[in-house]
Amino acid sequence: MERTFIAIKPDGVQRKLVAEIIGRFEQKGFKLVGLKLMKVSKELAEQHYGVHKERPFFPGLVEFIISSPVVAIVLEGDGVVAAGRKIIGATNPLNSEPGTIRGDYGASIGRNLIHGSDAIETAQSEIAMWFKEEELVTWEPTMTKWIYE
Ligand code: IDP
Ligand code: MG
Repeated sequence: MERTFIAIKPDGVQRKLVAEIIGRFEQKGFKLVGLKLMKVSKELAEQHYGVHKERPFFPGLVEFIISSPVVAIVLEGDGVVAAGRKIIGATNPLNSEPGTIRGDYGASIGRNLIHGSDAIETAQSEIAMWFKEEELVTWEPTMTKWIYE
């Protein structure tokens, strides 16, 4: 089953949006398989955003991610990577559609509340970066038959 990695960034945690954000994925029907509140190390932040290391915003982004706790999440479900990105919305909240998390709660690109893996392969490497195998929980929600045909 497909999995994605989601992180509620420091602004989302500070703004008390954790329950709201997790709720959107739960209500959609995706299954939580990993969930933890953590202070992110500089090494992890730099690794996670490694593709952006030459960009001018990289140092500020890393400092921001390590500045305050983050909620790390793994979700499972058919098509969860692409659908998760749709629920999150466009990178710049000023361009994100209303109804998306960034569209509803964000007002600037540097404080866009949430991260979501952009492809299945990225998701696999990000999950391995952020979670130990034993932190991921295998379980069967009783609601599954009401969500999948
Ligand atoms: P994504 O989070 O929608 O996948 P990416 O382009 O991968 O967007 O950028 C990663 C993160 O870097 C963004 O979510 C945002 O926090 C930050 N970022 C991207 N572009 C800018 C920028 O131009 N200024 C400040 N921060 C940026
Ligand atoms: Mg990205």
